[in-house]
Amino acid sequence: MQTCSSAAALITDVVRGELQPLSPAPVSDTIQDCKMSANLQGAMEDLITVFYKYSGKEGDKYKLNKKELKIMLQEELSEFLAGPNQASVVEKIMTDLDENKDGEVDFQEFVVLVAALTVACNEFFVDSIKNANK
Ligand SMILES: [Ca+2]
Repeated sequence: MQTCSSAAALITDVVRGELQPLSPAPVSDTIQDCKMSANLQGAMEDLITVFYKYSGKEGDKYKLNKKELKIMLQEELSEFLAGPNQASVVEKIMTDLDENKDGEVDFQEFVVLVAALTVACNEFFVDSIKNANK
């Protein structure tokens, strides 16, 4: 599980704009240690389920306000928020995601966050493969 934590730490750095080099583990170990959905459709359903679980807590049931976003980040992406600047990270994510500036995050904006994190995670894995093959 250590390698998954490393990936999460890397993503945190990406979000904060202060990327720092990590010593990557062999990618085969990294992938095996991470829990993955059985298939892509399952992953898509998980995304939808997770979004509405938090968006329905208050106000507009189809959008995440800042409070709901913060709860979602804390419960689903806790390693992201590990660190002293929790509030500013939530603030930055909210500002970055809220493309239409209505103070809430809709499903489309949420997917952008997940996609960005997945891309960052993929870069971590690709770098691990490249370093392992040196
Ligand atoms: Ca809501």
